[in-house]
Amino acid sequence: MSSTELIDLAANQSITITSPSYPGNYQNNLDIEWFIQTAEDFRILLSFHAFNTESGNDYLVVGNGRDSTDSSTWVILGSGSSLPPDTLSTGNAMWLRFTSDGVITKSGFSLSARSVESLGKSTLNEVKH
Ligand SMILES: [Ca+2]
Repeated sequence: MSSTELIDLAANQSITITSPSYPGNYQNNLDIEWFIQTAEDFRILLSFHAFNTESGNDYLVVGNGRDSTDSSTWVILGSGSSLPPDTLSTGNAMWLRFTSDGVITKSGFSLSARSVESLGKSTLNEVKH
């Protein structure tokens, strides 16, 4: 099963993203993409609450921007049971892609995506004051 979800995150809004059927096991043969964007001057902060995929075969990949085929944008390559670190986007867009192979499933993942004011901008404001 493959699907694409477009998420418009309002400034300061927070949402939860999970693998399908979480906290039950996800399905085999998934290819799911989420494209998140938020207001200009805001960034997206991902915080992981749970992570458990079949190590070496089922992956969550996260990257900056809007092009999930550009491997230079990758910031997280998650597989297995280690919780990925909190990750802040470099701009106002971020993508996630979850793929599973044909055998063995796990409980998957749960994370929150929050729109936060750009750190660069608040630093500038602090300097001005
Ligand atoms: Ca698998």
